[in-house]
Amino acid sequence: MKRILVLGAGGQIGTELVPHLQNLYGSDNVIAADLKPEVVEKLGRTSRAVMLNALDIESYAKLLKNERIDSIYNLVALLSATGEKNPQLAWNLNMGALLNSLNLAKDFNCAVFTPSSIGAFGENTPHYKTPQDTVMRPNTIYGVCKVSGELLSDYYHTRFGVDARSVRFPGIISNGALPGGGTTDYAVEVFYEVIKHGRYTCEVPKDTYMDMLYMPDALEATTQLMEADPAKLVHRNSFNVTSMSFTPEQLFTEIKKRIPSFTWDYNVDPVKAQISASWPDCLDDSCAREEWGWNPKWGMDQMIDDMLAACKKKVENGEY
Ligand code: AKB
Repeated sequence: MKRILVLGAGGQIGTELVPHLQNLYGSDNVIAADLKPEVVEKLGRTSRAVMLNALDIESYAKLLKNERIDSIYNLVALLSATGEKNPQLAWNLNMGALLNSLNLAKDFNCAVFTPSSIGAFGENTPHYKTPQDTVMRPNTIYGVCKVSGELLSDYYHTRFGVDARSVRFPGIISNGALPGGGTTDYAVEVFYEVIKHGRYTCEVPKDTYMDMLYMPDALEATTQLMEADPAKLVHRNSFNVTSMSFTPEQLFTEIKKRIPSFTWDYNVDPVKAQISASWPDCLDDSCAREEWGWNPKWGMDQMIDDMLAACKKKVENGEY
């Protein structure tokens, strides 16, 4: 039986991963942990929720022991754009949460999922059909943490037998909680702005391609990988996954086909411009397909239709 802890459960991924895990493994077997009391209070309405600072290893260990946790989903992270504002904090938080998770996973015999990112790649990486195994010299502190995290997770697997697995998430598009502090956030923000104001100002250059994934596929990738037969995994940390790649201009043009009054312009943020230019245009995710059957369902057109409908409902209900 799975006993699951989701760390950083109040963020963009956690908000939707918790119910996904509850559906698969039962509500009583999933504990949602977050640092902020108001987030824990909100999580507590629909799940078993606790306040936990992942850097406080004693409280973390106590929780694993008392709840007999065997699977950790570590979603604690400061994202790429925010990370550049405070690299020291990004390193301490991202690596501290991971190191504690891996050490405790070793002691309590837990499996660990920690997302990596397209941010693990850098400007020297081949940008078109970026291979699974290639040059990884990122230009951001977020990326440095992600590459270090991949190496550390593989090390804990080979050295201590920790069942650590992960995927390199591209931008995740969703209509649960908003993302915060990422370079790909524009691809979520635009939907709310279209509905609310009919216009959007984008901080990412118009012609920059980046990979994206719709949340249902991101959730599926996470649990599918964690359920995969270990004997079939040649790689572990971390797998390229993607389902679409587009530029801001392409996304906005597609939205305009559905909402003809939509207008947009650009006020490019130099940090986001530099980060997005250093990331892949599109990933090759064939290893994930071969090793554990990754097969995303959502393309760009269906995603746009679904996002517009969901965001419209949220705006009408006064949720945004
Ligand atoms: C970010 O933009 O920082 C994240 C990511 C791609 O990891 N969404």
